[in-house]
Amino acid sequence: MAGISLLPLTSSLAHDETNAQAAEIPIPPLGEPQLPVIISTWEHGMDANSRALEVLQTGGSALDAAVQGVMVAEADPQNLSVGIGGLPDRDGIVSLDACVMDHLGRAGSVCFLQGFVHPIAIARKVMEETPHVMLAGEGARRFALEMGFEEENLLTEESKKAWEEWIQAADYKPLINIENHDTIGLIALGMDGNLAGACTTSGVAFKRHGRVGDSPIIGAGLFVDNEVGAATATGLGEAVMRTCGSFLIVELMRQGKSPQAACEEAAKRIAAKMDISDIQVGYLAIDRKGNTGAFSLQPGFNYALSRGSETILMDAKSLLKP
Ligand code: SD4
Repeated sequence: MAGISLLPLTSSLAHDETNAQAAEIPIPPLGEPQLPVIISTWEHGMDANSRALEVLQTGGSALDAAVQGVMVAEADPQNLSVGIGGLPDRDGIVSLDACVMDHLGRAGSVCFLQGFVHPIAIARKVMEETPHVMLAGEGARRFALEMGFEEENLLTEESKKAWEEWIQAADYKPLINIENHDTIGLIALGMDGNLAGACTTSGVAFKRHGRVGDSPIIGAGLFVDNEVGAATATGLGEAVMRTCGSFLIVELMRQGKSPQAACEEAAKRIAAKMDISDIQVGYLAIDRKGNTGAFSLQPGFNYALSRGSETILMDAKSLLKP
């Protein structure tokens, strides 16, 4: 067990005086073992966490778990913000952003990628097979083909229809918790005490062609530091990027804040810089002991939390009240 405390979660929260609210988060029954801990965005995180748990239970690493967990959402055509079935940009083209980060601080990312169901697997290849962190657009496509990934049409009948309806008015006004919904960010603390994460999306629906959000940006949509913790984001990427959200959360944890206090502070940082009345951002975090945090700007952000072998769906607290 590399550098990890297996103290019951309640005892580490009891000693955390930086954030009274953290103690209020309903924690699932504390059966043994406390590890692994997996936390992921939105309700579809339930299936992703289940897959990630299986991977960890069968000896996979936190990175394997994060990648294979989010691949469940990427392959789900019902999910309107990830992989196949993701809503297209305003030109009717589905473009994908994804990144991974592991316990060694290695990172891989693809952005503005078109035509592959599993951008997260390609991001992992960027990390493992190239000296680079990020590949974009046509270069990312050529790399994916070289790595043996196959191109597919990601625009489903439903997403095409949604786009055809949208272009009637072509009114670009992302709807809170609807069109910004469903990016999956998943961070995991494995049995060996190592952290890793993955984040994947088709981005904000009907975005301008070429727009890239926070999800493939290391430090914005995802950040992992094995000595401190990990964080991931969902929601309006511009707000997350302008405040380096996930990096900020990890740095706040490094300074002693609990994951919950860190997520809250990062949300307040957005509110201090911009009008949040019609935008949503949700943050999730884990520290290296397995404490978790979740917070959003608007009500309505839920997430999947797994601890040991149990997984539950939770509602995050939010800055604005219903
Ligand atoms: C983006 N953060 O591209 C993504 C969108 C998102 O749930 O999170 N959707 O800005």
